[in-house]
This record gives sequence, C-alpha cells and structure tokens, in this order.
Amino acid sequence: MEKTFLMVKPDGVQRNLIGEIVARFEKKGFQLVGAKLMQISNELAENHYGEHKERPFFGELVDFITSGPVFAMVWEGENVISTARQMMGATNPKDAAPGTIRGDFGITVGKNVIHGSDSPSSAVREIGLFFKQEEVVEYSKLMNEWIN
Ligand code: RTP
Ligand code: MG
Repeated sequence: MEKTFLMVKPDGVQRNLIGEIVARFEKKGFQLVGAKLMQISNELAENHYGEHKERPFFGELVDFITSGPVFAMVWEGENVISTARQMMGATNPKDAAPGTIRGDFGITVGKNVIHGSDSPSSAVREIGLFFKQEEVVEYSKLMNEWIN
C-alpha cells in the first residue's frame, strides 16, 4: 500500500494543530503507521530540504524547521501521496483554497503548517530519513472488535 511522509511544522505544533491535522487524515480514511514528536537537527533539515539548497530562502527554511519540535508521521492508503498534497493546499497559504490545511490555518509561505512528500520517490526518501524500519508499523484496523 502507498505511503507518504507528512510533518506538522514547528508553527503547527506551537499552535496546537497536531490533533486537528491528524484528525483530518484519519477521518479521510488514511491509516497512521508511524508518528513521533521530534527536534530536527541542522544536518537532517539540510538533507530533507536538499533540493532547495541553492534557493535564496534555504537558510530561513532550515532555521525555521529546526526552531522547535515537529510532529513527523507516516500515513498509508490508496493515492495517499497526491491526496494528502491536495488536503494540504498550495505551498503559499494565500493561494491555498479554504478547506485545505494551509488554506484554513496558514497566512505566510514560510510558516505553512505542514509538509508532505510530493512524489513516490520523495516519499520513500523522506520516510527513510525520518523513520527507522521498525518505527513504521504494519497492521490492519479491527474496528468491530474494538467497538463491540
Ligand atoms: P513542503 O516541501 O514544505 O511540503 O512544501 P511544498 O512542497 O509545498 O513547497 P516546496 O517548493 O517544496 O518548498 C518548501 C518550503 O519552502 C518554503 N518556501 N519559501 N520564501 C519563499 O518564497 C518560499 N518558497 C518556499 C515553504 O515553507 C515551503 O513549504
Ligand atoms: Mg516540497
């Protein structure tokens, strides 16, 4: 089953949006298979955002993503990579549609609440950067057994 890497950025953690964001993906029907609150090192930040190394905002991006704890997650489900990106909304919250996470909670491009992998190859790369193999759990939901 397809997996993606999603992360509540330091602004989202500081603003108590972890629960709201997790709830959106749970209610959609995706399955959480890995999660942890963590402080990103400079080295991990530079590696994770390596594709933006030459961009003028790279320094700010690394400073911001290491400025406080993030909530790193692995989610699983059909088309979860592209659907999660749709649920996040456009990179710049000013262009993000209402109803999307960035459209509902963000204002500026630098503090846009959430990160999500943008392709199958970046999902594999980012899950590998943030999670050990044993931290990603394979399981099925046994809904009725827990409710009854
Ligand atoms: P992300 O990687 O964080 O999920 O965001 P994204 O794919 O939607 O956007 P991307 O192009 O990968 O940019 C990464 C992050 O860099 C910041 N950014 N700042 N000042 C600027 O013009 C600018 N452009 C991008 C954003 O925080 C963006 O999420
Ligand atoms: Mg990106």
